[in-house]
Amino acid sequence: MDESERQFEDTIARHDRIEPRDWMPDGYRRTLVRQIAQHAHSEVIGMQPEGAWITRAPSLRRRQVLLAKVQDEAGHGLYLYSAAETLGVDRDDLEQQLMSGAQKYSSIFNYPTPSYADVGTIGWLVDGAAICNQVPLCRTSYGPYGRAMVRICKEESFHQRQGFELLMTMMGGTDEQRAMVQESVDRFWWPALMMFGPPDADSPNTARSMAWGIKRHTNDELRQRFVDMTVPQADALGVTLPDPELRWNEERGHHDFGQPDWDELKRVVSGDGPCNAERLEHRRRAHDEGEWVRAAARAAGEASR
Ligand code: BYC
Repeated sequence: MDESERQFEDTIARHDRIEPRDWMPDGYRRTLVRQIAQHAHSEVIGMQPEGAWITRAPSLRRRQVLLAKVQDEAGHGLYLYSAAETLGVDRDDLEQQLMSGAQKYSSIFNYPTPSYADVGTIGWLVDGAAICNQVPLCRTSYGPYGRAMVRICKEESFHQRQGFELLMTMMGGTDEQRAMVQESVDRFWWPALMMFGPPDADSPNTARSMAWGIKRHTNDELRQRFVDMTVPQADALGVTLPDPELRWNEERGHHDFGQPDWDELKRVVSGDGPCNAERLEHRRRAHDEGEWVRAAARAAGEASR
């Protein structure tokens, strides 16, 4: 082991931060680029399912809230692309890889949002799962990623609360509104559990990412944390989670719960989910239609040189 490698290992062992100019193994750099890019792409694609409701929100207040939330997601994408760029990759290349399907984004955004209650459910369950997954990433070993996550998590917890508040309001409404919430929760529960990735035994990256301090917990640990956090919230809302195996286990001090359909996760991640084609097609169109903005920014940059 040479000196720079030793320094890297020491920094990881001390749970300290690796910074962009520090030496790092190629695999560490590659893993970070993969994970941060996937995360950034998820934020960008994640604008679509909820964005579809901006023009149909039921009041001016709800429209303002939704617009602000979707703009926040765009901002998260930008912080994360910037963090990825500190690893020597180019944002345009990452965007191309998203649009060509070469890089992944979170499976959850390949599900449709046919009901307005889905806006609340995404805030409550999807942002809730995102928070569980991302709070520990504030302590990830790569400095720029961890610092981006601090800001993102603050905004995500606000998003989660707005989703819960929306659902609470609907649950206090008519029978029809309560049924809309339950139907939406039934559709999103299992896909939300899949956001944490495959079970640990089938996760090729977890062990290495944990050893490098990129991930601080395994997929199954975070999934368990999410279930434990969400069950009392579901009780407070008065909705049922669609899992007959869900029950408190006194001995373990955790909830037992059923397994999602892991074949479905594989299908959705490999491009065969309900909305994969639509999401990528929309992103490509938005990219093409945004060409004039990039051209104007380039021209302004050249003029100021
Ligand atoms: N969806 O070995 P594994 C959000 C892939 S957005 C798609 O366990 P890893 C939000 C995985 O990439 C939420 N792909 O991998 C935004 C790997 O593929 P490759 C996004 C998945 O990386 C707007 C393979 O399967 N959050 O917060 O150790 C509105 C094997 O998996 C998924 C993040 O990205 C999936 N669900 O662990 C609201 C957080 N699961 O690349 C909310 C950061 C697995 O080897 N990312 N794959 O071909 C992570 O924490 C980790 O990357 C994961 C996966 C837990 C997702």
